[in-house]
Amino acid sequence: MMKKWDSIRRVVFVAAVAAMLCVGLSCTKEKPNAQPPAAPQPPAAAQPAEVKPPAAQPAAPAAAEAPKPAEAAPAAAPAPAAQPAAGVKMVPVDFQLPKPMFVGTPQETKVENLEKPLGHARPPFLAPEGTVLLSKGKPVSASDEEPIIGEIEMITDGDKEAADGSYVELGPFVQHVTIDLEKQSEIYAIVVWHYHKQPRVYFDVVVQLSNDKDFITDVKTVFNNDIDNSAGLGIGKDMHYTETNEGKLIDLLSQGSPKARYVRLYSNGNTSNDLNHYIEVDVYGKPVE
Ligand SMILES: [Ca+2]
Ligand SMILES: [Ca+2]
Repeated sequence: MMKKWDSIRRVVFVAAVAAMLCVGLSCTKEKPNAQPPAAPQPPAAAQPAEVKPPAAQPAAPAAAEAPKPAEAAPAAAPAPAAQPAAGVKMVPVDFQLPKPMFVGTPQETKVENLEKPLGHARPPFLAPEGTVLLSKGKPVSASDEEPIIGEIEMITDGDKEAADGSYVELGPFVQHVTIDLEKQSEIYAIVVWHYHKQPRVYFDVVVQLSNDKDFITDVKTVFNNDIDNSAGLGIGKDMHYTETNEGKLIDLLSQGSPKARYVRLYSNGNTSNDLNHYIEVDVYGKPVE
Protein backbone atom coordinates (compact mmCIF):
# COMPACT_ATOMS: atom_id res chain seq x y z
CA MET A 1 0.00 0.00 0.00
CA MET A 2 2.79 2.35 0.93
CA LYS A 3 4.42 1.65 -2.42
CA LYS A 4 1.19 2.38 -4.16
CA TRP A 5 0.86 5.70 -2.32
CA ASP A 6 4.45 6.41 -3.11
CA SER A 7 3.91 5.81 -6.75
CA ILE A 8 0.77 7.93 -6.68
CA ARG A 9 2.69 10.72 -4.95
CA ARG A 10 5.38 10.31 -7.52
CA VAL A 11 2.86 10.57 -10.28
CA VAL A 12 1.30 13.60 -8.68
CA PHE A 13 4.71 15.15 -8.20
CA VAL A 14 5.71 14.43 -11.77
CA ALA A 15 2.41 15.81 -12.96
CA ALA A 16 2.95 18.92 -10.86
CA VAL A 17 6.46 19.36 -12.22
CA ALA A 18 5.16 18.81 -15.72
CA ALA A 19 2.44 21.36 -15.12
CA MET A 20 4.99 23.84 -13.84
CA LEU A 21 7.18 23.13 -16.81
CA CYS A 22 4.23 23.68 -19.06
CA VAL A 23 3.51 26.99 -17.38
CA GLY A 24 7.15 27.81 -17.66
CA LEU A 25 7.18 26.89 -21.30
CA SER A 26 4.02 28.73 -22.03
CA CYS A 27 5.58 31.66 -20.28
CA THR A 28 8.63 31.44 -22.43
CA LYS A 29 6.31 30.95 -25.36
CA GLU A 30 4.42 34.01 -24.33
CA LYS A 31 7.62 35.94 -24.54
CA PRO A 32 8.12 34.94 -28.15
CA ASN A 33 4.48 35.80 -28.48
CA ALA A 34 5.24 39.11 -26.92
CA GLN A 35 8.04 39.46 -29.42
CA PRO A 36 5.84 38.70 -32.41
CA PRO A 37 3.81 41.76 -31.48
CA ALA A 38 7.14 43.40 -31.80
CA ALA A 39 7.69 41.42 -34.99
CA PRO A 40 4.32 42.47 -36.42
CA GLN A 41 5.74 45.91 -36.10
CA PRO A 42 8.61 45.07 -38.39
CA PRO A 43 6.00 43.70 -40.83
CA ALA A 44 4.29 47.03 -40.33
CA ALA A 45 7.62 48.57 -41.08
CA ALA A 46 7.98 46.15 -43.96
CA GLN A 47 4.75 47.40 -45.41
CA PRO A 48 6.05 50.93 -45.53
CA ALA A 49 9.04 49.33 -47.18
CA GLU A 50 6.70 47.85 -49.74
CA VAL A 51 5.09 51.21 -50.15
CA LYS A 52 8.52 52.63 -50.61
CA PRO A 53 9.06 51.19 -54.09
CA PRO A 54 6.37 53.58 -55.29
CA ALA A 55 8.20 56.17 -53.28
CA ALA A 56 11.45 54.93 -54.75
CA GLN A 57 10.04 55.34 -58.22
CA PRO A 58 9.16 58.95 -57.50
CA ALA A 59 12.73 59.14 -56.38
CA ALA A 60 13.94 57.89 -59.74
CA PRO A 61 11.59 60.32 -61.44
CA ALA A 62 13.06 62.99 -59.25
CA ALA A 63 16.42 61.91 -60.56
CA ALA A 64 14.99 62.05 -64.03
CA GLU A 65 13.47 65.40 -63.29
CA ALA A 66 16.86 66.80 -62.60
CA PRO A 67 18.18 66.06 -66.08
CA LYS A 68 15.02 67.61 -67.49
CA PRO A 69 15.64 71.18 -66.41
CA ALA A 70 19.16 70.58 -67.59
CA GLU A 71 17.83 69.41 -70.93
CA ALA A 72 15.49 72.34 -71.12
CA ALA A 73 18.30 74.75 -70.53
CA PRO A 74 20.65 73.31 -73.19
CA ALA A 75 17.68 73.13 -75.55
CA ALA A 76 17.32 76.85 -75.31
CA ALA A 77 21.01 77.68 -75.29
CA PRO A 78 23.02 75.30 -77.51
CA ALA A 79 20.53 75.36 -80.36
CA PRO A 80 21.13 79.00 -81.22
CA ALA A 81 24.69 78.77 -79.88
CA ALA A 82 25.72 75.80 -81.99
CA GLN A 83 24.35 77.08 -85.25
CA PRO A 84 25.57 80.69 -85.20
CA ALA A 85 29.04 79.19 -85.00
CA ALA A 86 28.43 77.72 -88.43
CA GLY A 87 27.10 81.07 -89.58
CA VAL A 88 23.63 79.66 -90.12
CA LYS A 89 20.68 81.98 -89.65
CA MET A 90 18.21 80.64 -87.12
CA VAL A 91 14.53 81.27 -87.65
CA PRO A 92 11.42 80.22 -85.72
CA VAL A 93 9.79 77.08 -87.11
CA ASP A 94 6.18 77.75 -88.03
CA PHE A 95 4.49 74.78 -86.34
CA GLN A 96 0.94 74.62 -87.61
CA LEU A 97 -1.13 73.97 -84.50
CA PRO A 98 -4.67 72.62 -84.40
CA LYS A 99 -7.26 74.35 -82.29
CA PRO A 100 -7.20 73.54 -78.57
CA MET A 101 -9.93 71.32 -77.13
CA PHE A 102 -9.57 72.29 -73.49
CA VAL A 103 -8.27 75.28 -71.58
CA GLY A 104 -5.18 74.88 -69.42
CA THR A 105 -3.66 71.52 -68.67
CA PRO A 106 -5.20 69.66 -65.74
CA GLN A 107 -2.55 67.67 -63.92
CA GLU A 108 -2.84 63.90 -64.00
CA THR A 109 -1.55 63.32 -60.48
CA LYS A 110 -1.63 59.53 -60.81
CA VAL A 111 1.16 59.48 -63.37
CA GLU A 112 4.70 59.30 -62.10
CA ASN A 113 7.45 61.46 -63.47
CA LEU A 114 4.98 63.81 -65.13
CA GLU A 115 6.14 67.05 -66.68
CA LYS A 116 4.42 70.11 -65.26
CA PRO A 117 2.46 72.06 -67.85
CA LEU A 118 4.17 75.25 -69.03
CA GLY A 119 1.13 77.32 -68.18
CA HIS A 120 1.63 79.38 -71.33
CA ALA A 121 2.24 78.88 -75.03
CA ARG A 122 5.42 77.06 -75.98
CA PRO A 123 8.22 79.51 -76.82
CA PRO A 124 9.31 79.68 -80.47
CA PHE A 125 11.65 76.93 -81.63
CA LEU A 126 14.56 78.23 -83.67
CA ALA A 127 16.01 76.10 -86.46
CA PRO A 128 18.34 76.79 -89.39
CA GLU A 129 16.79 78.87 -92.14
CA GLY A 130 15.43 76.63 -94.88
CA THR A 131 14.08 74.03 -92.46
CA VAL A 132 11.17 72.16 -94.03
CA LEU A 133 8.43 69.80 -92.95
CA LEU A 134 9.95 66.54 -94.18
CA SER A 135 7.16 64.18 -93.16
CA LYS A 136 4.08 65.64 -94.87
CA GLY A 137 2.43 62.98 -97.03
CA LYS A 138 5.29 60.52 -96.52
CA PRO A 139 4.60 56.76 -96.29
CA VAL A 140 3.84 55.33 -92.85
CA SER A 141 3.89 51.73 -91.71
CA ALA A 142 2.75 50.32 -88.37
CA SER A 143 3.07 47.29 -86.14
CA ASP A 144 -0.74 47.14 -86.25
CA GLU A 145 -1.46 47.27 -89.97
CA GLU A 146 -5.22 47.13 -89.49
CA PRO A 147 -6.07 50.00 -87.19
CA ILE A 148 -9.25 49.82 -85.15
CA ILE A 149 -10.16 53.32 -86.29
CA GLY A 150 -8.80 55.35 -89.19
CA GLU A 151 -5.90 54.75 -91.56
CA ILE A 152 -2.16 54.81 -90.92
CA GLU A 153 -1.73 57.41 -93.67
CA MET A 154 -3.58 59.91 -91.45
CA ILE A 155 -0.40 60.24 -89.39
CA THR A 156 1.25 62.39 -92.07
CA ASP A 157 -1.79 63.90 -93.84
CA GLY A 158 -1.47 67.33 -92.22
CA ASP A 159 -4.76 67.11 -90.31
CA LYS A 160 -3.99 67.66 -86.63
CA GLU A 161 -7.46 68.34 -85.32
CA ALA A 162 -8.72 66.41 -82.31
CA ALA A 163 -12.09 65.52 -83.79
CA ASP A 164 -13.26 61.96 -84.33
CA GLY A 165 -12.21 61.05 -87.83
CA SER A 166 -8.85 62.77 -87.42
CA TYR A 167 -7.06 60.11 -85.41
CA VAL A 168 -5.93 56.57 -86.05
CA GLU A 169 -6.41 54.01 -83.29
CA LEU A 170 -3.98 51.11 -83.01
CA GLY A 171 -4.42 48.04 -80.83
CA PRO A 172 -3.29 47.59 -77.23
CA PHE A 173 0.17 46.82 -75.84
CA VAL A 174 3.33 48.22 -77.37
CA GLN A 175 2.71 49.44 -80.91
CA HIS A 176 4.87 51.48 -83.22
CA VAL A 177 4.58 53.49 -86.40
CA THR A 178 7.39 54.26 -88.81
CA ILE A 179 7.60 57.23 -91.16
CA ASP A 180 9.77 56.91 -94.25
CA LEU A 181 11.16 60.34 -95.12
CA GLU A 182 12.24 58.71 -98.42
CA LYS A 183 15.61 60.38 -98.13
CA GLN A 184 18.25 60.64 -95.47
CA SER A 185 17.67 63.93 -93.72
CA GLU A 186 19.17 66.11 -91.05
CA ILE A 187 16.46 66.26 -88.40
CA TYR A 188 15.96 69.26 -86.12
CA ALA A 189 12.59 68.62 -84.51
CA ILE A 190 9.78 66.10 -84.23
CA VAL A 191 6.32 67.07 -83.03
CA VAL A 192 3.88 64.33 -82.01
CA TRP A 193 0.14 64.54 -81.49
CA HIS A 194 -1.28 61.30 -80.11
CA TYR A 195 -4.70 62.58 -79.07
CA HIS A 196 -5.65 65.95 -77.66
CA LYS A 197 -9.41 65.88 -77.24
CA GLN A 198 -8.76 65.36 -73.53
CA PRO A 199 -5.59 65.73 -71.46
CA ARG A 200 -4.22 62.20 -71.62
CA VAL A 201 -0.78 60.86 -70.90
CA TYR A 202 0.61 58.13 -73.17
CA PHE A 203 2.99 55.54 -71.80
CA ASP A 204 6.29 54.19 -73.08
CA VAL A 205 6.67 56.91 -75.66
CA VAL A 206 9.91 56.10 -77.43
CA VAL A 207 11.12 57.83 -80.59
CA GLN A 208 13.96 56.38 -82.64
CA LEU A 209 15.76 57.30 -85.84
CA SER A 210 17.51 54.98 -88.25
CA ASN A 211 18.68 54.58 -91.80
CA ASP A 212 17.70 50.91 -91.54
CA LYS A 213 14.02 50.45 -92.29
CA ASP A 214 13.92 47.47 -89.92
CA PHE A 215 15.60 49.37 -87.10
CA ILE A 216 18.08 46.58 -86.48
CA THR A 217 21.26 48.58 -86.95
CA ASP A 218 22.11 52.27 -86.76
CA VAL A 219 19.33 53.08 -84.29
CA LYS A 220 19.37 56.32 -82.33
CA THR A 221 16.84 56.89 -79.54
CA VAL A 222 15.94 60.58 -79.31
CA PHE A 223 13.12 60.35 -76.77
CA ASN A 224 12.19 57.70 -74.20
CA ASN A 225 9.89 58.07 -71.20
CA ASP A 226 9.59 54.35 -70.44
CA ILE A 227 10.90 54.59 -66.87
CA ASP A 228 10.61 50.84 -66.15
CA ASN A 229 11.65 49.40 -69.52
CA SER A 230 8.23 47.76 -69.97
CA ALA A 231 8.52 48.33 -73.72
CA GLY A 232 11.86 46.52 -73.73
CA LEU A 233 13.75 49.34 -75.47
CA GLY A 234 15.73 50.42 -72.43
CA ILE A 235 14.99 52.70 -69.52
CA GLY A 236 14.17 56.23 -70.56
CA LYS A 237 14.96 59.41 -68.68
CA ASP A 238 12.44 61.63 -70.42
CA MET A 239 9.32 62.66 -68.57
CA HIS A 240 5.70 61.74 -69.10
CA TYR A 241 3.72 64.63 -70.55
CA THR A 242 0.10 65.59 -70.99
CA GLU A 243 -1.22 65.75 -74.54
CA THR A 244 -2.30 69.20 -75.74
CA ASN A 245 -2.96 70.83 -79.12
CA GLU A 246 0.68 71.95 -79.17
CA GLY A 247 1.84 68.36 -79.53
CA LYS A 248 5.05 67.08 -77.97
CA LEU A 249 8.11 68.85 -79.34
CA ILE A 250 11.26 66.76 -79.39
CA ASP A 251 14.31 68.96 -79.88
CA LEU A 252 16.90 67.25 -82.05
CA LEU A 253 19.07 70.32 -82.58
CA SER A 254 20.26 69.85 -79.01
CA GLN A 255 20.99 66.21 -79.87
CA GLY A 256 23.32 67.07 -82.72
CA SER A 257 20.79 67.17 -85.57
CA PRO A 258 21.05 63.44 -86.33
CA LYS A 259 20.72 62.22 -89.91
CA ALA A 260 18.21 59.52 -90.70
CA ARG A 261 15.65 58.38 -93.23
CA TYR A 262 13.23 56.60 -90.90
CA VAL A 263 11.47 57.84 -87.77
CA ARG A 264 9.82 55.25 -85.51
CA LEU A 265 7.50 56.06 -82.61
CA TYR A 266 6.41 53.63 -79.91
CA SER A 267 3.65 53.87 -77.31
CA ASN A 268 1.90 51.52 -74.92
CA GLY A 269 -1.58 52.74 -74.04
CA ASN A 270 -2.57 55.84 -72.14
CA THR A 271 -4.29 57.08 -69.01
CA SER A 272 -7.76 56.63 -70.56
CA ASN A 273 -7.41 53.20 -72.18
CA ASP A 274 -4.94 50.55 -73.38
CA LEU A 275 -5.03 51.66 -77.01
CA ASN A 276 -2.57 53.70 -79.03
CA HIS A 277 -3.48 56.77 -81.04
CA TYR A 278 -1.92 59.14 -83.52
CA ILE A 279 -3.31 62.30 -85.02
CA GLU A 280 -0.14 63.56 -86.66
CA VAL A 281 3.64 63.39 -86.54
CA ASP A 282 5.67 66.27 -87.96
CA VAL A 283 9.35 65.84 -88.73
CA TYR A 284 11.32 69.02 -89.45
CA GLY A 285 14.77 69.31 -90.94
CA LYS A 286 16.61 69.34 -94.25
CA PRO A 287 17.18 66.51 -96.73
CA VAL A 288 20.83 65.57 -96.98
CA GLU A 289 22.08 66.64 -100.41
CA1 LIG B 1 -3.40 63.56 -89.31
CA1 LIG C 1 6.80 51.74 -68.90
